[in-house]
Amino acid sequence: MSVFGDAETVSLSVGEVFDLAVRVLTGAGLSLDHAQAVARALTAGERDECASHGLYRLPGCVMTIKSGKMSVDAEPVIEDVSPALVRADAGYAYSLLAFERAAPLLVEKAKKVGVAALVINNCFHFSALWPEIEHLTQQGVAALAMTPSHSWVAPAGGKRGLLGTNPLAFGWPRPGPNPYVFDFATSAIARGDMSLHDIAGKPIPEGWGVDSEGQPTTSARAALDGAMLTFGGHKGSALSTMIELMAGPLIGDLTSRESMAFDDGAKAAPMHGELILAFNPDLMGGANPQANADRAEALFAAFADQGARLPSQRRFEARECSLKHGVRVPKVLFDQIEALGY
Ligand code: NDP
Ligand code: PYC
Repeated sequence: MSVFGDAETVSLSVGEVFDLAVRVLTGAGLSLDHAQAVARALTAGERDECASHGLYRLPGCVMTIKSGKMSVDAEPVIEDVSPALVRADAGYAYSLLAFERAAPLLVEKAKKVGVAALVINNCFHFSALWPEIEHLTQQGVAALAMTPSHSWVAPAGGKRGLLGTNPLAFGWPRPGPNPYVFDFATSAIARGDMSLHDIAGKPIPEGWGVDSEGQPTTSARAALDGAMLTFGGHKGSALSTMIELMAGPLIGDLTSRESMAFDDGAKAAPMHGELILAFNPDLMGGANPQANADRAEALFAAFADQGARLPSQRRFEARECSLKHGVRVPKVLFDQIEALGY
């Protein structure tokens, strides 16, 4: 159930969501190639009922485009660094086109070498990671992606923002259309979802954030103004720190703290790097890849045996429904988008 409850909605087909996003993004000045890549991600989020990374992001994208910080048309520069490493320099544009352009070489390398990495540098990043992970699993590789954001999250034991909301996503290819995929922020909740709670006036559970005095709070607004917390206490904090390091200094790019300093109050999307790893199960698994794949399927089946669901199952069901019946966008959001005037 959406945080908007039964607020008034506008019905759109999935194609209309895409067209709306492209119109607004190009109207705001983004090149068509970038606009279409961004619109694909926003449309996927809206279609799969991932409200925090769907059309809700569009006004923020416009703010980023207008911030004067980003390139609206940089062509990603793809470098074949080594047998197992691809680098894509996004040139201070959005990350998504760089991913789309570099992904084929990443897959080719993973298939040949067994493990390969794609490093994306100098990118503005606002999107969910699962569309990238799903794309890779569709090519038959397992994949792991991570990225910092802005320093909104306190480390375990601390009370001021230092870490990002730092998402981690993983995918495993399966027979049939739907892979195994999880994708979550290492904060207790994505900042986008925290903001949606604020907009809807909904309280947040204890453990999601502290106010600007470092005191526990159930007010989304107070936590947005104070600091968010990691999931799982010290464990989420360490995982988040790993993401800072692996998708920051390891790949020669910014940490969330540095991204926030780069932003300097512009309120643009975070600007930093992203690390994506791809693994070829056929090469890594030894003599009998089919037996390995079957054992993975037996593991997934055992979830259902005890009534548990797999991550992304809700998303895949929402997708099926949206493709048939379209999506319902909160009218207040639709009006906000139209009021942008593009
Ligand atoms: P959620 O907590 O909503 O969901 C995280 C994952 O857990 C999803 O794969 C979800 O699958 C799965 N899941 C949820 N409930 C269950 C359950 N009961 N059983 C099994 N699996 C379950 O996500 P977050 O708020 O942490 O993150 C939302 C999005 O925000 C992510 O897509 C992330 O990439 C994005 N994000 C992006 C950032 C960036 O810098 N670019 C920063 C932070 C977050 P399902 O969807 O099917 O429910
Ligand atoms: O929801 O935490 C978030 C987020 C940060 C950057 C993009 N999404």
